Amino acid sequence: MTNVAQTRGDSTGSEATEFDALVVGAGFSGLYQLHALRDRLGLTVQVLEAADGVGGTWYWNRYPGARCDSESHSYCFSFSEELINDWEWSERYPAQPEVMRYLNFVADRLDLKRDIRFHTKVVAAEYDEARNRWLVTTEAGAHLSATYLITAVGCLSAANIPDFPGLDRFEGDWHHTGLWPHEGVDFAGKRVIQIGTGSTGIQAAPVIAETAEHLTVLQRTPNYSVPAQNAPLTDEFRRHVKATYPEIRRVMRSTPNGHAFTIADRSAFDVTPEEREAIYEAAWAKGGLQFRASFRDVLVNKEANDTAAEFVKKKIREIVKDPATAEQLANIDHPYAGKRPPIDTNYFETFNRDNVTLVDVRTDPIEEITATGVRLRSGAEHVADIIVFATGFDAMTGTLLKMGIRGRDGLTLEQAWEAGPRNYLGLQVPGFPNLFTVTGPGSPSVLCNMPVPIEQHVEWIADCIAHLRQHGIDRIEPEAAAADDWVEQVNRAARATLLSEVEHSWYLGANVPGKPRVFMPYAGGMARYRAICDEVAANGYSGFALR
Ligand code: NA7
Repeated sequence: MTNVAQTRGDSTGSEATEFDALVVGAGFSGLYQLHALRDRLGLTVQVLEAADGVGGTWYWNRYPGARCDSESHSYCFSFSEELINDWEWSERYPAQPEVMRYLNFVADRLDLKRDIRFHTKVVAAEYDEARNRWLVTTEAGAHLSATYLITAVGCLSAANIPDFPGLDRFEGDWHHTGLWPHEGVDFAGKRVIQIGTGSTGIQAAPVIAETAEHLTVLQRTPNYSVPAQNAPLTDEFRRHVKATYPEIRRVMRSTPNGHAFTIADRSAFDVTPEEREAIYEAAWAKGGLQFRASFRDVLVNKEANDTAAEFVKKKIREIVKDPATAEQLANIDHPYAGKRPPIDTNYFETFNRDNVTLVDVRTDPIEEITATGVRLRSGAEHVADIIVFATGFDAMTGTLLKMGIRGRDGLTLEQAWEAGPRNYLGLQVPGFPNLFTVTGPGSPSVLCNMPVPIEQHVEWIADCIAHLRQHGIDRIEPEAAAADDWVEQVNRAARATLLSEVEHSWYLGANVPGKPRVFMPYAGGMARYRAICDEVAANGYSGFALR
């Protein structure tokens, strides 16, 4: 049985087919892009959304335990005082249903839904040079056109379901976490296999284990995780956030990752080993991604990183009672935060439960799915009624490449990106005039608290389009040299950190067989990226050809 999204017809939204701008996706990016172009610039805009509601990533990722890793007071739009003042978060880290409520609140407050076509999946987008318009075709066969096409499809929206032989023969149910059934999945009395221990698997396993008869976690790469220390927000904290929001926003815009906390301005070796231990203990007790901010050199100096890595491994060994299981979990060979660092609620504790088993599929890989479970190369077989694929995404480029995008002279995006994504500032691709990508590859996106880069991209794109219209410029497209230089800057920024040393990360596309290995996000920091984009705009959009 599969739950891959069903084919749907277009909704009966607007009758019009010609717009100034078409936006693909109604998550954080698409919602704000619609508001910025329609309500600030006065353009005619239509958002095309495959789902039947707003939410983007949060619409699809309804798996058990789905929760934001950014703190709620920073995981929201900052452009509107009204939105800030009229919304109350309930927990330190919002769970998926609360993020969905927030995005619906935003969409309703800004009256956005009337310009969103739901159930509308884009299957082709072709640039017509003679008319200087993008012609978009939907799965139901509708044709729409616009001067500007903006993709707001998210970085983690194309589910990666490994091509294991035999999946079609499995007699139980299986689900990918990123395409989770809306009605939920009942694990009571079921034997469950979970494949994957990334951020998603680490959130899902403790919740699945609570009701499943048995949970078998298949782990290929052991992973670090730090407790989220999630808790309900106090009224006092909420009042504090509202009273000091301008300062919180200033911090978010000044830090490399867009979070509402700063990175400590000290090396791991500026302090004694005892002081360092005490700092990590305090960060562990405080919880969350702030652990990574304990020292400024954790992500750039291997020795400094080792101190953080060893601390987390020690914690794993302390928490997990069975020494062999603890060793399997703590046997991590990549730098701490070299892959996306998860945060959790009772992840390692889950392996102390009688109904949970950890299986190493790195030394004994998955060979096939059988009618009743998963068989490993050694012949060992694990039975399941339900298989949960927490196997991640064809990140950053997957969804863009599946949209059938063709630029000038019929050039497809697949051809343009054959050797890996090549664009300028993560915003525009040579050969694809008036096409903008929000949080595409080459943007800091996934390395950040996402609303921060999203707001910056959306505002930059809106300002750019305003500039074009004010100056009677029909089209904008990056120069090839500017794109090549940006790709080099993205590579250089990655090489300056430990992130590029991890061979098997989705930042590099390594999780998808055949995908070019190119470090995709810009690791130079959100604040620096913002300054570069501002300078480019102030210099009359240097690096872009304006015609
Ligand atoms: P991730 O971080 O890509 O994790 C996927 C997990 O699935 C990871 O443990 C993978 O092991 C595992 N995986 C993938 N393919 C296989 C196969 N073929 N066999 C065994 N195990 C496999 O995705 P998430 O959904 O957890 O997180 C994505 C982002 O969402 C996250 O970073 C947040 O930003 C939100 P591997 O490590 O590749 O060995």
